[in-house]
Amino acid sequence: MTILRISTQPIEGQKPGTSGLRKKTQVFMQPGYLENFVQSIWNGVGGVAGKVLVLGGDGRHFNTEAAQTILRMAAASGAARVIVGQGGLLSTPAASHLIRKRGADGGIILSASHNPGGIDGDFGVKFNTANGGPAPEGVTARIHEASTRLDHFLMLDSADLPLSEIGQHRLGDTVIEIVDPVSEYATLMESLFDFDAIRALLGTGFTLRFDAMHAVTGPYAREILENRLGAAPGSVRNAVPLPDFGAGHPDPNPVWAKPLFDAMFAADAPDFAAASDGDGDRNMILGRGIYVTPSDSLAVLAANAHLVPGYRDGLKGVARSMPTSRAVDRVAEALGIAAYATPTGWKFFGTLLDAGLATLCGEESAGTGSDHVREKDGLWAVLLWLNILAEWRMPVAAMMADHWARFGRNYYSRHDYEGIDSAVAATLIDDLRGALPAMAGQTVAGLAVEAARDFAYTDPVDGSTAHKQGIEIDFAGGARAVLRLSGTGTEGATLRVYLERFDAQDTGQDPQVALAPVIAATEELAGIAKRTGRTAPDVIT
Ligand code: VG1
Ligand code: CO
Repeated sequence: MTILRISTQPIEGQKPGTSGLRKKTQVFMQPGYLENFVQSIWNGVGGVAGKVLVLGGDGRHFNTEAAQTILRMAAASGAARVIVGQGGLLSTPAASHLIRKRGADGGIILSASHNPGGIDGDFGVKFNTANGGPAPEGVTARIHEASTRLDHFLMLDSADLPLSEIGQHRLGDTVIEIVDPVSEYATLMESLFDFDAIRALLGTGFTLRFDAMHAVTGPYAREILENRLGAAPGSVRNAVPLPDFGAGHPDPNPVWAKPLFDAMFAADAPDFAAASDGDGDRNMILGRGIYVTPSDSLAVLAANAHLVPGYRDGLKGVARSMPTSRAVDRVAEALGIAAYATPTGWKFFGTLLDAGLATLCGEESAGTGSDHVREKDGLWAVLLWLNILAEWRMPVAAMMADHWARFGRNYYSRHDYEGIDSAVAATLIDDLRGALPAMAGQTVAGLAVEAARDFAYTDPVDGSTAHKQGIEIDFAGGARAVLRLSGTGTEGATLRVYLERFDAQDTGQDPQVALAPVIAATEELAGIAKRTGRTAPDVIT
């Protein structure tokens, strides 16, 4: 087979954001666009000759075509082996696991995660390193740099491979190994959790519902929850991955998973429900009549993980992204373990997990995970919850009440303003940054500002630094607001406003009511309504 050397030119804007390169699907489908970025990955990581790679995606529109192109490019550049999920599918945590299990040098995940898919939606490409985790900033910077100097890419002149056929195939000198996307991952889950205990819980009439949102977790959830654990057939909803996610938005939050949310507040609600996102790394947890915020979920999991086989020896430490509520910090304090606060994005947890400083990590955006892989893991979080519930044998709402009675309650919410003018959003953040020096000591809307900063981070393991990671404002009494711009969107800017308030005792308030003073103070400081013309957020989680 011939290796084609195809001339090209750098394409502007191939700069990975919070999690890989995300663009409109039609942008990725432009001739040469994907090819340029993939060749930039190869060049940025020092080539793939003789290397072993993992490849899979969340099944969105263009997944299969992109997988075929990447295989031809891996073969053209001399990769020894590429391990591919059958049909080109792999959830993000399953890809992370495969990279680690098979000792691969890295992997490519085709996903724009929680962003909508389809021809008019978004597509994305993410590179993970040999530890199974998202490429750290140093690597993504080299990839971007390579994209600015590209003058050709290499492509094998070959026919498509039958991605549905499990087994070994060859593309030039490269072995293409097509594997079942679910089995290794399911085995890993069995090694971490007490499946007998969960089966026994389900045997007591405990009911659950899992909404896969027509995305990649469907086959994983069916196999694990229904086949291996014996949940009633049909417990997993929307289980078949569709290229456009059924025209939905595969983001497991109260807005985009509203049918599930509503079902949990109905008279005939199941005991427990969960949903995952496009690529299977996020989770939303609900009990009958209660939504567990991701920040609270992280705290509950940290407080109870020792009840579960995989974490019997306790946690080495916990880590949260800075905007995530401080609920988990209180648990860490009680456990006498370290709590780290990192910038937004899973890539910042990698060094802590690798160095054994943290066992559990989480983000307020519905991401939770542990050192079992190097990505956040939606189904893992669901199984950890189920295993803990199997020990507690009480309703989720009662469990939360117990947790808050012990640790106090961090009322928490995130307000998103989507698709706002990029220049307006940038000015809003810049102006806040400019106002930082004079902010401490002011009283705004009745709340005293204790401290305010532009969050910067120095990695405690490798010393790398990240700056301008969000404006963090501490108010008196443990309240806090964080403002930052999203790094995963593909249109305009998304302003994320994270709001938190601590009460030593749960007062049973609606979080939006409890947070009203923080919301008012943040509005006065940032002028969101005045600047954007928006009077309410598009999404509240
Ligand atoms: C968002 C979340 C962040 C998460 C990232 C990737 O980033 O806030 O916590 O790590 O998405 O998640 P941003 O920059 O838009 O705020 V996923 O499941 O979309 O890979
Ligand atoms: Co995701």
